[in-house]
Amino acid sequence: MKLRHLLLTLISATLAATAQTKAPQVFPPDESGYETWLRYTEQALPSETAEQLTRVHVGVSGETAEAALSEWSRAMEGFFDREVKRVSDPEQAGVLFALNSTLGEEAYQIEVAPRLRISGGSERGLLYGVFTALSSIQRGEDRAAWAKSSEPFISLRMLNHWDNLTIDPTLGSIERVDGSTIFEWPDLTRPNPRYEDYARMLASVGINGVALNNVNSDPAILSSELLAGVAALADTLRPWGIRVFITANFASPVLLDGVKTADPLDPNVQAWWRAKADEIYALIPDFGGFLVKADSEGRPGPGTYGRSHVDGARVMADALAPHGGIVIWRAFVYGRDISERTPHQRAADDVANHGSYEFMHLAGEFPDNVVLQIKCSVIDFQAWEPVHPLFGRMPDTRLGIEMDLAKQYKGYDSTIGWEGPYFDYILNHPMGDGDPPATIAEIVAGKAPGHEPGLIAGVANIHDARDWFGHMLNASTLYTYGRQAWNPQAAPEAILRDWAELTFGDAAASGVVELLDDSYDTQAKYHGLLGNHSLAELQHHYRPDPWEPLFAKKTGVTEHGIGFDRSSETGSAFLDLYPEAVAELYADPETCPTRFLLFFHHLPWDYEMDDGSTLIQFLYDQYYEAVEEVRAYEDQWRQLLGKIDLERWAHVQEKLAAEAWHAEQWRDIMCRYFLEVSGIPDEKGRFTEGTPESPHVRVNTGFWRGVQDYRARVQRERERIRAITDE
Ligand code: GCW
Repeated sequence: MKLRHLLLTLISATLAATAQTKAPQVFPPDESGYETWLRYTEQALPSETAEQLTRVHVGVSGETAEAALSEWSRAMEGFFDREVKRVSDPEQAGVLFALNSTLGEEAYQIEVAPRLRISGGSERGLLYGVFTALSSIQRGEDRAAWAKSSEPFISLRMLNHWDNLTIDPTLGSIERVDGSTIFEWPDLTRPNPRYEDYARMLASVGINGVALNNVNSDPAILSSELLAGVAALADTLRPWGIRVFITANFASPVLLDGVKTADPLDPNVQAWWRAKADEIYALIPDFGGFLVKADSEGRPGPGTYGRSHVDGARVMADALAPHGGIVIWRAFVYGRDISERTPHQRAADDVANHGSYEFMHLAGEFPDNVVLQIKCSVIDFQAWEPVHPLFGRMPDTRLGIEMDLAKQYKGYDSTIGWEGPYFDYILNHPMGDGDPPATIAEIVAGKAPGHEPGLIAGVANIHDARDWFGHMLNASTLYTYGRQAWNPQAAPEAILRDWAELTFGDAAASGVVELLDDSYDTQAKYHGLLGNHSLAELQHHYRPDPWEPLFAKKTGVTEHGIGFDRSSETGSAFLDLYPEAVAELYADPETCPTRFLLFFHHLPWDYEMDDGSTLIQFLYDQYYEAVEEVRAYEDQWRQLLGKIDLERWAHVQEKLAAEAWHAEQWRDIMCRYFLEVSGIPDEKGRFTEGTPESPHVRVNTGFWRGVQDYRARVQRERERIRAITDE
């Protein structure tokens, strides 16, 4: 904060001095970032057009149509400083809001002549059409270009919040997010204008479902007190087309009501879940369902009682089915003994195989109202990790994909690293058997043979910062995610361009796009290690910890080389999990994309890379390049001074400076470590043994406050379960 004030003071002083000597410079008025891309700034359209746009006929009744009208009104006020008049005679209107039953439920169609007509297949379709038309106007598109029609590719497009409910002192922490929740858990019934703005932001990019709390679920969420609050929040989100889901702790019957067991085959447990579902639907008639993390990272699950994932999911699915709800069962399960099902022990020992062998044999067994939610990448959410092969291994199962917007291994909100290109790679990755093979997007959308519609979920990067993200440039990731979930084939760069124009205006947009478009690769140069994983310190995931005892095992570091052999012949046979064509591509170091090289191959330090350098030199160079690229961000941003209001400009400049420092830490720690293990010096002599000095890293405890909070609760839960079952 101090630094920002200092910066602002300096800049203002410079500007004041400039103003005395030259013509006064006019800066755009300060903004806090709160409006994100929904800024609705003044538009230069002929006053006749503006007048037309404010005469609206709403030929649809319902709260979502009203929400659409309120958004239109808000925008017209911002664009033209005019109030919207609702006219009852369509002939008198300049804008028509309508339904069109020939369109898909969430589809919209925008026609521009003779009048602007926005039609939806339902009120929700209309709402999405309204947001699209407003975006066109705000970006200054010609009227003819406002005409668009579209429908979403994936029907359920969600955000998953990892909010702890810890109510002490007032607001909860969030697992893997450096900030507190925006939800006032102690009393969600208290009106808070931020909730509606949150809903508007999500709806504007087509998000239609939210899971409100951490998958490491606090059973308290299912208590009657908190459910009343969830119902109030659901009422606020509903007009914006957003359904509410919550996570369910598998041991809830024990922890909340003292039932002796949570065994899913126990009739008392089944009755408990039925009663709970009835209670929830009486409060929230369109409740979406439960998101469940079970038998994973110490969380209770059906395995605790010797039952399968299918048994576990079924007890909840049966309770929700009469009400139309679904269970979203997470496939992020590892660390259990899978050796009975793997070809050999090497395969059982590789954590990359765990999720697949946990679930593959259950394909086709889950009830119809269960969606299996698989993390997009194999190990976790690390930089440029290969896609999860389980997407191609679960025929006759509804599948969902979980993406990470919060960047827990990629610097959290202290870095940029716009994820558009990564999401694009994942969603359009071939994974099915057909010709052409189905992509992951098609599989989760239910558009590939053998799959009913599933879902896409993004782990939210939203917190209580005034600008929602703690780094205004990271709003681009949520915006892009929503647009890609709607249309996975859309070019990410075009989406980024839209976001930049909406957020920073035309004058700055190109500069912003230039800064962000390669930023994912830049951060991967230092957070990633050519696809290798688990580099970050185990607790906070913020800086690397190569001296941690398991590091060498996980990354395959030896004196001679680095990387993990995942071939069938000599390695862990992970490659066999992919369809043949995909496996072939990755199996050969010559064809394997460089960014995944060390995930699939163990290679000697002197392995010759495409550019002719040795592997070790390539790694050193990458770290140095990354730092240079991050440092260049600051210069690029400086070019935008004057094109963006000072408040937002200074916020970003401060963040970029911090990122340079962060990248240097990674470079120094990793280079020093590689020199130590390989004994091979940097050809360019940029550092030698013992230098740089052992870096002393300050780690913001915010990065793992959410984890600590949840772990403390789990400890209490364990004691309680033990006490009840032993009674
Ligand atoms: O990688 C791990 C994270 C946990 C997270 C878990 C999961 C919510 O370290 O913080 O827990 O993934 O996705 O369940």
